[in-house]
Amino acid sequence: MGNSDETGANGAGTTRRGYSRMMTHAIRTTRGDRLRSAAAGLSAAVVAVGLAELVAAVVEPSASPFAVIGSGLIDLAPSWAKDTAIALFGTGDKAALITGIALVLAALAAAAGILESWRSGVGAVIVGGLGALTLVAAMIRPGAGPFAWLPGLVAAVVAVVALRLLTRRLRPIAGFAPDHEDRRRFLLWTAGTAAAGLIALAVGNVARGATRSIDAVREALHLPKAAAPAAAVPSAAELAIPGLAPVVTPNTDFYRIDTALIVPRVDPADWSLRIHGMVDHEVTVTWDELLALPMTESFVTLACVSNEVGGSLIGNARWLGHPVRELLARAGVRSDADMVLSTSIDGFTASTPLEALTDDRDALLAIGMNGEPLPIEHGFPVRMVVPGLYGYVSATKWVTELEVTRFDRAMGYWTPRGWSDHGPIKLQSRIDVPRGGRVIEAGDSVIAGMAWQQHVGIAGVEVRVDGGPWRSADLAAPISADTWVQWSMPWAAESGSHTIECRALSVDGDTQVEQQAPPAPDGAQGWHRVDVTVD
Ligand SMILES: Nc1nc2c(c(=O)[nH]1)N[C@H]1C(S)=C(S)[C@@H](COP(=O)(O)O)O[C@H]1N2
Ligand SMILES: [Mo]
Repeated sequence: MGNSDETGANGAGTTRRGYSRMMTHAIRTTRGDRLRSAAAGLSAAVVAVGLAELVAAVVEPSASPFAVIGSGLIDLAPSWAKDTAIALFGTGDKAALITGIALVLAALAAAAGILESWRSGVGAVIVGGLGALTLVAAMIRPGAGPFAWLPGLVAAVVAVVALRLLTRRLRPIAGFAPDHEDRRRFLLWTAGTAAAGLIALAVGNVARGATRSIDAVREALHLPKAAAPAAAVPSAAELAIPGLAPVVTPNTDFYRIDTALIVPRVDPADWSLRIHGMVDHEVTVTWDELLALPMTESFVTLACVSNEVGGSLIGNARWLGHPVRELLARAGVRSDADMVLSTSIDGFTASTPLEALTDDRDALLAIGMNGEPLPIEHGFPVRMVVPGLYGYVSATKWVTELEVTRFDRAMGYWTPRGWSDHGPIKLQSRIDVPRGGRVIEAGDSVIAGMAWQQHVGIAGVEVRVDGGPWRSADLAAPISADTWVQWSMPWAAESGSHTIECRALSVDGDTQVEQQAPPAPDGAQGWHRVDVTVD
C-alpha cells in the first residue's frame, strides 16, 4: 500500500510537468474524462461540506453552511417566493430549500471539476469562492458566534485541496489512451473522498444531537403556577365531531412558521430581555427575574398571515406568561411612541402597535404552552403572544429585545418584503367537515368547521348549500373572544354534487366578505367553499 502510493505520487509528479506543457495547448477530452472531472468536483464538494458541517456541529451549530446559505436565501427571497414555497411545500418548505441548495451546489461542483481539469485553478476558484461565500454569510447572520467563520474556511480549504488532488490523479488518464490502473486508482480516491465527506456529515449530525442539552434543560423545568389562571374550557366549546379541529391544538400538531433553518437553542440561563428605545429607563429582565413575576394564563388562537382561505396555519393554545404591559410600564413609555419592535435571537423582528401591548388584552411574554414550557420550535424559552394580530407582527419567538419606537422609524422583518406593517386578524371561517373532494353517504350528515376573529369575537356562522339560502349554524361555546370557535349544522345530504359555503359574523356586527384576496399583503379573505359528492 505504502509502496504503490509512492509510485502513484511519483507518477503524478511526472505527469504534472507533462500537464503544464499541455496547458499551453487545448486538451482533448473525452466524455469519460468530463464525467470523471465532474465526479472529482462533486466528491471535493461532498468532503468539504461534510467536514464543514462537522466542524459547525461541534463549535458553532448556527454556522452550519447549509443553514447560513439557506437563511441568507430566505432573507433575500422576495415575498412571492415565500408564498410559492409555502403553497407548494407547506411546512416542508425548509426541506425543499435544503434539497434545492444541495442540487445547485452539486451542479456547481461538477462544473468546477470539469473547469479545473480544463484549466488548472479555475475550478478551485469556484469551490473556494463558495466556501468564502459561506464564511461571509455566516459572519453577517444576526447573533453570529465568535467562530462563525470557521466552517466556511474549512469548506473553502478542503474543497480547493481535494479538488486539486483529485484532478491531479485525473491527468495521467486524460485523453484517449487511459491507463486502466490509474483510472481504477482515481475512482477509488474519488469514491473514498466522497465517502469521507458523508461519514463526516453523519458524525456531525450525531454531534449536533449530542449538543441538544437544551432539551434536557427544558424538560427539567417546572413552570410557575399562574397567579391569574385561565378559566377551564367550557365543555360546550368542544363539539367532538370527527374531522373537526379540536378547540385546543396539541403542541405536537401546532403549525410552525418561521425563518429559522436551524431552530435557535437558547439556554434560559443565558437568556435576557432588554426593553429600550423610547423609554424613561432601560429595563433588562433575566429568566429568573421573569419566573418570579406573576403569571397570567389565557387561551389565544395564533394565526399566520400566510394562511389561505380554508388553510391550516392556525392553532389555539393555553399560554402562560407575564403581561408585556407590566414590563413596558416599568420602563416608562414615552407618549409619542406608537410601536414596539420585538427582536428574536435569530434576527427576526415584528412591529406591534404599542396599544395592543398596553391595553387590557393579555399580550404575553409567554413561557408556557398548554401546560408545558414552550416547545423549542415554538420559541423556547420566551416568545410573544398577542391576541388579535397575525403572528408576523406580534408573535416573536426566542424574543430577546423590545424596542419602543414608532412606525415611521422602524419596520418589522416582513414589511420591506411586501407585507403590511399592521396585521390585525381578519374575520374568517372554514369548513372542516365534510372535507372538500370527499364522497359521503346520503342521509343525515353534519357540516362543521371553525370561525375566528381574535380579540373581536364570533357572533355566528352561516352556511349555505348549492347557493341556496343562508342558514345559521350552531355555535359552540367560545372559550373567549381571543380564540376560534367551533360550529356545526345538521345536513340531510341528498345524492349528487354539492357546494358548501360558510361565512362568519363578528361580535362587532361584521359579515365575512365574499371577495377573495390572497394572503399578501395583510391576510387572505373570502368565503371558504368545498365541493362534495353524495352517494
Ligand atoms: N423568531 C421568529 N419568530 C417568529 C417568526 C419567525 O420567523 N422568527 N415567525 C412569526 C410568524 S410569521 C408566525 S405566523 C408565528 C408562528 O408561530 P408558531 O410557529 O409557534 O406557530 O411566529 C412568528 N414568530
Ligand atoms: Mo406567519
